[in-house]
Amino acid sequence: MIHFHPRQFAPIVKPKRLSDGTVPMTVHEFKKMFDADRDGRISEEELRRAVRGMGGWFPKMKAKKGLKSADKNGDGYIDDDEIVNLKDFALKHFGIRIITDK
Ligand SMILES: [Ca+2]
Ligand SMILES: [Ca+2]
Repeated sequence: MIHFHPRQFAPIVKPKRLSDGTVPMTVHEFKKMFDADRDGRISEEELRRAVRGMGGWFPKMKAKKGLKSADKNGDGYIDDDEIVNLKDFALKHFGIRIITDK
């Protein structure tokens, strides 16, 4: 079970859980929550911090794997177009259901 740490995330996003325990989030909200330095893209470091913040195990390994699977153009960052590739990752590790239909 994944637990959000309200102190860490509350100012940005108030998670609303669905009946299956997942938290629906748009790509925009997802980015707002994970893009700590606000450069508009998610780095491996930011992903790692997110995994750790969620209380996940092996954050370094998971972040590396997640980034590799999502970073289609290989620049080492996950940008707007690539966040959708984190859909499975977000659901599995964060319990976040990324809503992609705009
Ligand atoms: Ca960033
Ligand atoms: Ca990229």
